[in-house]
Amino acid sequence: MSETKKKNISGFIGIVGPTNSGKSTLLNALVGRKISIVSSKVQTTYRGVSGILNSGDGQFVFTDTPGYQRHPERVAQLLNLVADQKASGCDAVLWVFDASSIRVFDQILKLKEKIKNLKRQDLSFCVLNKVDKIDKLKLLPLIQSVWELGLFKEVVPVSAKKSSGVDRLVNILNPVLPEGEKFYPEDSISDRNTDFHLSEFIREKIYQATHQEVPYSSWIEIQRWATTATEQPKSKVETIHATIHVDSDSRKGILIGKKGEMLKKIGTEARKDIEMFLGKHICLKLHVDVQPKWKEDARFLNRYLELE
Ligand SMILES: Nc1nc2c(ncn2[C@@H]2O[C@H](COP(=O)(O)OP(=O)(O)OP(=O)(O)O)[C@@H](O)[C@H]2O)c(=O)[nH]1
Ligand SMILES: [Mg+2]
Repeated sequence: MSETKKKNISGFIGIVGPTNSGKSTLLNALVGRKISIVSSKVQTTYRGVSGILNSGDGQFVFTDTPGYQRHPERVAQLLNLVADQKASGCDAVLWVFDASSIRVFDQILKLKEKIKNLKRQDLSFCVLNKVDKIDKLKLLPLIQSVWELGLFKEVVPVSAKKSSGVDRLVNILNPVLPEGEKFYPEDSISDRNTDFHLSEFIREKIYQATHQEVPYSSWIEIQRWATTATEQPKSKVETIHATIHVDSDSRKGILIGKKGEMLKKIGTEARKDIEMFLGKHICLKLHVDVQPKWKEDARFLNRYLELE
């Protein structure tokens, strides 16, 4: 049955699912900009971010969330809570799963109760992502089995990385979203300020360049934007100072690297993204600071994850 297309919709759509399923990649594909950071490691998104798509139909606010995970660590529990809180306030939910994982059906079954409780079935959509990595012959039976669970209004195969199938999501969301005034000005692309995005770009490069516990042991603070006149009298380029806080001296050593090479690599890569985002050249100065046990500091974590 075809539903009538609405004209002035204004709605929030939560993007939820297991960690590493491609939620942030999907958000970026939906809005056509790099809003949320991506890495091949689990537990990349911490604080979540909304990307805003203005289209002829209205305004779609897509809210990326941390991936659901079963892990005893305190931070993992808090990230699950962040995802619950962010998604429950949305009008509809896109459940994103990695269709190329052999465990995909089990992952859906394990989240069955949460899927049922988070949003009504007619407001819950299943996005089977990473279909570029799977044999088409396996895809149809998977879609059928997921559909038969009766948990979702639709089951949609996509490749977020290749932006394939993504437009269809916008069309199928339209009929279930409310009509109303836009929440954000037409030229907004995200709900976050510039410093948030800058700190996230730096975090992403740490995720991409370092291994084991190092990415998970750092948080970034944008210290200040320096006026060019005092810092670089001859240059018109603005200087941005950012501090990477890590939880131990040994991790500080890894982040700086031999002769500062690791920090230089992170800085160079982050600067490229920041320049693309700001549309201008900048100079990025990274500093590394040790803040022991920040991941065990309940008050700090609640503030950082915006849970209070
Ligand atoms: N082949 C392929 N890879 C994808 C696709 N979508 C995402 N990926 C990759 O999957 C990995 C995880 O992507 P993210 O977008 O960071 O996943 P996430 O669900 O946001 O992860 P968390 O924030 O940790 O929960 C990255 O290496 C992406 O490049 C896709 O459609 N196809
Ligand atoms: Mg993510």
